[in-house]
Amino acid sequence: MMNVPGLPFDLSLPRVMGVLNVTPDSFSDGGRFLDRELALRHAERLVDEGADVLDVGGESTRPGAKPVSLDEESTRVLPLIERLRAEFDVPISIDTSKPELMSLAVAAGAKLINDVSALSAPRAIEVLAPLDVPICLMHMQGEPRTMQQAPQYGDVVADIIKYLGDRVVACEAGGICRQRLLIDPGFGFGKSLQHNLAVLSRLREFANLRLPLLVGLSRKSMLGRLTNRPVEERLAASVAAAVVAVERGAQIVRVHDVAATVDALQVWQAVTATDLGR
Ligand code: 9MG
Repeated sequence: MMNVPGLPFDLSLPRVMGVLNVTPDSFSDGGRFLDRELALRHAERLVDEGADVLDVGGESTRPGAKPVSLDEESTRVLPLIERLRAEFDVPISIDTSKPELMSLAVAAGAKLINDVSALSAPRAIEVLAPLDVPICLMHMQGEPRTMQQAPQYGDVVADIIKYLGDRVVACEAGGICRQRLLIDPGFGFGKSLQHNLAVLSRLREFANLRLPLLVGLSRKSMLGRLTNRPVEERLAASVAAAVVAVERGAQIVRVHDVAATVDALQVWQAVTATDLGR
């Protein structure tokens, strides 16, 4: 069983990370939560539905998204993190690739860093080393603006595992101990449908890195491609994908639809416990 120091839950049960985007162009909520009060009410709903952690993001990472400035991103997320910390007991994760904002978010109360660029920004490791928080290192090929244009791999799973292993080594060399790290293959980040399916079907291979595995499949375009449904009709596909991922070793699933995911994982958990008892 793997636990992450600083997170108040053990990972022997699957955990649910609720998505709280505060961006005007977020791919799946259309920017409805840019208003802080709306975001707080949505957070309340995610917590009531059983979220174990809330992932707050102020810069869209959807394919084609343009970068936002540090000022703009900070204005969107920092006051919200302070309010969330005051109002709720669940840990707050900050979804950002900017080292300055990581540091400010931790000061405001964030307990986890979720970086889709795996601390590859200049000085990211240096800034994070002295901060006492866990970090999720996600794989992405390219950058959000162009990443879906022509993703190329040799063996997609082996390439991602190699990349994540190298990032873990870089973190350790920079003073971040591996107990603070989680990994994520980054579904949809510079990957074709076939790449994403290969990663999901071979997800068990990521256990070789011996680190907690977080995945995000919720409402993603790969599910739209498979079901031929628009983003607002991908609930069933998202829940199915979360269960498949947990069955294949994911410990944390990053989702928009917390209640439905929690229900599905309770069924999965009951069956798994019964299996183990036989
Ligand atoms: C911010 N964000 C969007 N998708 C994501 C995913 O799949 N994993 C992680 N860690 N973050 C994500």
